[in-house]
Amino acid sequence: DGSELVEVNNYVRSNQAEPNYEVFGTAEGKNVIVVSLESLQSFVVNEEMNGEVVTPFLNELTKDEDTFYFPNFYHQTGLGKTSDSEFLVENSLYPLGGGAVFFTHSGNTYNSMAESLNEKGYFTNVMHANNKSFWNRDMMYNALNVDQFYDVESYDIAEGDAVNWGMKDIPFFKQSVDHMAEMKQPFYSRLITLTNHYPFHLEEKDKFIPEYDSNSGTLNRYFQTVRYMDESVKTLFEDLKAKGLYEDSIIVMYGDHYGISENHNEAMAQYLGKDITPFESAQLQRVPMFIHVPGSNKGEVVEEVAGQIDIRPTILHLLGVDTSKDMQLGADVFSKDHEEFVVFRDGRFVTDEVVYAGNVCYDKETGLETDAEACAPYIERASEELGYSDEIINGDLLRFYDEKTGNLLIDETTESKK
Ligand code: GP9
Ligand code: MN
Repeated sequence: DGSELVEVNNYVRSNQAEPNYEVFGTAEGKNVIVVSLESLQSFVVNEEMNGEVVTPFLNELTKDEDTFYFPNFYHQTGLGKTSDSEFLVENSLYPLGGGAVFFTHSGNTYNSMAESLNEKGYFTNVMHANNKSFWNRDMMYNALNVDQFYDVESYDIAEGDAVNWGMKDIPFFKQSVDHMAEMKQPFYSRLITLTNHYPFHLEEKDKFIPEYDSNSGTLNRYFQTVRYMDESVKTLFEDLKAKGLYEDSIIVMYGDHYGISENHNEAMAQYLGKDITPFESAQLQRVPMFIHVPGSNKGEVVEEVAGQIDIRPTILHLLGVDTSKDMQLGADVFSKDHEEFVVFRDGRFVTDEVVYAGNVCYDKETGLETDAEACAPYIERASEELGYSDEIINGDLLRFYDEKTGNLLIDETTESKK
């Protein structure tokens, strides 16, 4: 009957972060282009592999005057991989602990970012050159109020334009921008890349750097496909400029989840030059996040510890959209109230001071085991947050919530009987 929503709502209201009014609304009315960077982890950014720069374009962006770069940003996905990251971005809720929420709960009511932006007059769409039913996207996008899904049918995949899982990112970006040029503005387009996906295969002519030399072919090839991805992002910026869309858009890019699993720890240890402890494994869950606002001149490296759940309120506040009534578990990263506390889907967590992984409390600075007391208060908070999110999804609780007024649509008499 929705009565569980009372407690969830109290929790959400007491954890709201006020916008930072120096940033709020600074991108009002702009097109929003959100790019999911397949399997991109932060350990390659601003680093070299055997003397080769792996992400030259992204490295430039980290220093760019129009770009906010978040080096301490974590993915929060589970088994639903890419689709879980989409769920986090659209709903600012956690995906589920078992199974993919895109499959199990596509019939729910949601108050997605697409829906909020629809109401602001945006044309909302997702672009991804794969079959529309992969990850049950076609069904879930209906529930998320996405106006249009540009799936594989919307792309012309010429000879040589596909590798590995499908269309290569460079032609994908090009044709996606061609579609954008035809759209009614402002638009919100979410682009999902594909080339940097396990098992990381490329054609010879797309290999801009050599492979790495560990015992893991997967890690060895990963550097090459990441290098290709970097090139593709560079072409995306060029394509947007060529079509005159660049100045009126903000570009938000994030790594969707890890690409290198723990099966490759020995090779990772070789690359990083240190053992992969549970602490290091947790730190390897960092994925790059960029917010590029052309002409803003406000760019900087933001060290704040944050996660994918924070993307939605951050974007909405940049656009000047109030989120104080949203049923969300993330917070605007620019807000003074943003808490440095990132919960992973499996219960691990990171704050500005500690990393909790493998049931051990680590000092974030040294990576050494520290007093359990330092983690204790957060352990309960972490499971509480995940629990509230699960309750919302499993109980389809947003059915009982009016996000315009903040009213709970539940029978008060039922509530008082409890
Ligand atoms: C498939 C793409 C990749 O459409 O999103 O899926 P993943 O395996 O990364 O979840
Ligand atoms: Mn993915």
